[in-house]
Order: sequence, then C-alpha cells, then structure tokens
Amino acid sequence: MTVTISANVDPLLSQESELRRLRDAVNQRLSQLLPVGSERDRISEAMREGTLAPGKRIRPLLLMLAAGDLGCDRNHPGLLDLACAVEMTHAASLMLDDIPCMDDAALRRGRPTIHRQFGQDVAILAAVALLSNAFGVVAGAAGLSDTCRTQAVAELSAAVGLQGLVQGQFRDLREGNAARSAEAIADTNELKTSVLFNATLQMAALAANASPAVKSKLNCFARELGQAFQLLDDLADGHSGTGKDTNKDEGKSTLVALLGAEAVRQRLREHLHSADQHFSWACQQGLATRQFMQTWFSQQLATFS
Ligand code: GRG
Repeated sequence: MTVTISANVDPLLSQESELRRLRDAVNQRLSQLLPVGSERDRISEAMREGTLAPGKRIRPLLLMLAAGDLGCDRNHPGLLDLACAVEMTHAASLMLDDIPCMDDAALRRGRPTIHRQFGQDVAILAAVALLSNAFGVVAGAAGLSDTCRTQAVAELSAAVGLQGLVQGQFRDLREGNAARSAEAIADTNELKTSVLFNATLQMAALAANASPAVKSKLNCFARELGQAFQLLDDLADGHSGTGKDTNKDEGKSTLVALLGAEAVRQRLREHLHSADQHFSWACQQGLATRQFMQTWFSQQLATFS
C-alpha cells in the first residue's frame, strides 16, 4: 500500500532547501546549547561529538514541521529549543545503546562510537549530562508559556523513563536474543522507538496549543511512525553505508528474522499508510509533515530493497 498525497504540496517543502534550512538551524542551536569545555574536559567534548555528529535529525525536523502544520510559526525560537532537546535525548540514548554492556557497537553516524573515542566511563557520564541538559533546555525554552514548558518536561520524562526508552532497551537486551512473537517484538519496538516520536509530536502539539483530540490522533500517528521507523532500521541492518555496524542484528529475534524482508516491507508500508491517515485526521490543513515522511521513507526504502 503506498501513501498518496493528492492535495496541493506545501511549496516551501517541495524544496529540499527548506529542510536544509531547518536542519542547519537545529545544528547551529545544538552547538550553542552544548557546553564548550577546555581540551581536558572530555565529558563536554563527548557530549558535543555524540550530538553534533551527522545524524539524520528526523525527530527535530518532525517537531518543527508538525508544529508548523498545526498552526505554530515554524521559526518560533522555543520550538527550536524543544527540537534540540529531543535530539539531545535521542543522542544520549544512542551513546548508551552503543556501550559494551548493551549493543557493543563500534560505529555510529559514520564515526567510532563515543566509548571507542572517549572510553566507557566518559560515554556514560556524557549521556547522563546530555539528558540532564535536554530537560534544562525544555524547562527554559524561550517564548513558551510555563504550562507548555512544564507539560513538555512531563512528556519527555515519560518517554525516557521506566515505561519508555529504558523499558524498551531493557526488554531488547534481555529478550532480543530469544524467540519472541511478532506482537512481543512490536511491543518492544514501540517502547524503544515510538515513545520518543510521541514525545516529539506531543511537544509540537503543546507549542501549537492543540486540542486533546488532536493530541490523541498524534499519539496514534507516532505509534505507527515508530513501528515503521524501527522496521526500516531492521531492514537496513544488513546494508553497508548506514554509518553503523553491519549485521548487528544477527541472532536477534527481529521481525525481519521472523517474517522475512519482503513481509516486513509490506508491514512497513501499512504502518506508514496508517500513520499518514492519523496525521491527516489530526491536521487537515498542513501537508509539510506528511510530505516529508512520504519522501523520506520512499528514499530509504529504495536504498534498502
Ligand atoms: C537515558 C535517553 C536514555 C535512554 C536509556 C539506552 C536506552 C535507554 C535506549 C536506547 C533505545 C534505542 C537505541 C532505540 C533505537 C531507536 C532508533 C531506531 C535509533 C536510530 O535512530 P536514527 O536512525 O539515528 O534517527 P540518527 O543517528 O540518524 O539520529
């Protein structure tokens, strides 16, 4: 099932240059928000390296595009800070995910992983400091109401915590190498991936002062999007050129291992279609987010098929 957007395309986003502009703004603001230490300050250096290394910046882009679709000014400085906080949280999770007692990865974003560059002690401490920074950035985001900032902190906290990334990672580590049902794999994928997408979308909704009904639809969108995203990540595992170790999932009970790549591609398209429907229900006017997701996934699927 392919996602078809028949209405008019956002003219700004039809140009790759608008996405580049937003990505540049995120990178520049991240650089301002991260500490610059002395040469001896390895923690600051590791925080900067882990965050500023060339990631795709999907989550911050999504936050700004969705908020724009929901009626918020895409260039609102507070929005940029929320977007950077989500990226810092994501970067902290990747730094921890890569350490030897977890995935023991050598390569991330085309570079040696943080513990390979700085040592495991520095990687762990830098991830904790980065996460702490992220919450500070949300709490101090410029031009947003106190209520908005407080609720944004709560969203991020829920996404990271015991019923979020931490739980997803724990299940993946403890159950990922044993036989699992497709439902069990999808549940873990939701905790590992969808929950941070949900926090991203809920923060966009908070900045745009969206209604509870819209927030609920965005939650459905995030769940489907997270599933699609994780399936793409699994499909990419056997390919070189991703900037990560290849065949890291060997021996792991992923949906690709259970169902095969073709069935996973079909599932992915179904999740994407469903995500697109949820977003269009949440937001009838805006097309930027839908267009971005459709283009991005099409490109990625073409690469990994
Ligand atoms: C303290 C924040 C924190 C988390 C602790 C370690 C951990 C719990 C969670 C890790 C969960 C994890 C690794 C999920 C994987 C999600 C995923 C698909 C990552 C890849 O994201 P991309 O493709 O990466 O957006 P880039 O590098 O492009 O940003």
